Amino acid sequence: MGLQLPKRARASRARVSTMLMVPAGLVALGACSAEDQEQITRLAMPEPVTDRAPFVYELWQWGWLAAAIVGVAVWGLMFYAAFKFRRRSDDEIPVQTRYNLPIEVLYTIVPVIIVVVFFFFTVRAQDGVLAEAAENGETDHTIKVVGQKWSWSFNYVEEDAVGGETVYTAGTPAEIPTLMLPVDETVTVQLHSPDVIHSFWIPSFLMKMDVVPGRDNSFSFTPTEEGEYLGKCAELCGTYHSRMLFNVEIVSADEYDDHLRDLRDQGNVGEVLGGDDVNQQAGLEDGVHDDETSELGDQE
Ligand SMILES: [Cu+2]
Repeated sequence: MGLQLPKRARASRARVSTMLMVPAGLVALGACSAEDQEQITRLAMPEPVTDRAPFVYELWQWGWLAAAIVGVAVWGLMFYAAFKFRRRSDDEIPVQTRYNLPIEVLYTIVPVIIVVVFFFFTVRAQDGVLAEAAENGETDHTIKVVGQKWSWSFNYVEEDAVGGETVYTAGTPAEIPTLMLPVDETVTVQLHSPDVIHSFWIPSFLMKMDVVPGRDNSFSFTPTEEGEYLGKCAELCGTYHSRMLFNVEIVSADEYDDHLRDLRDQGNVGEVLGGDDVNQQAGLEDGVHDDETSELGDQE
């Protein structure tokens, strides 16, 4: 009674495709811009521009290192086992091993340890990102951000530069608004939604936070790098979600104050918390009454 053993597969085709993939990959890498290449050295992270971003950036770097070590160990053992215990002739069956208790204990405990270690460092990074900017919880500036279908408004709350008044910028899906931030001063953003869940995301902050109706999330930070950045909604919130873009400018304190005075001179005084559109949706005219909409400043 002969054993039916599968014939060895031919490796030549796989070898040829590997030989083609390596130069193709190198060509693709060579076509990247200088900015892309810089981003590759940061393992695909944008440049961090707040005092909080390094917590996430370091977690990201150490996470890659841990993944690389685990990857090398796993691949190493796989290739070692595949080579050492390979079938050496067509009529031989390699040693069949099962129920090896020490190995089963090992590959249960090691992943648990990995998850616990990742969890510990993730919580530590999260605590750093979400910590108050000052012990009393007060920051130099408070900005009420409104995410609304389908744009953003920014209320600069009770600013000294405009005599303690609140001024705002209101975007529309056609006109992308700009969020101004003063460099090296502490800022708290309070996130407000009158309709559905949005997500406030500035990639260069290396974090995002959901904007949830009925619950005002907030976080504090200090911008550290002057420059122009991009922001967007990171929560699929409806038909024109893709238009929920905004610009971010981190500027000197003087330029920031000038911007606030410009807004006041344009008449953008008061607080815009959005919500008007909610009541204009066809079929919802009588059904939706957000109490906050009645206290709004005029948007025009
Ligand atoms: Cu959105």
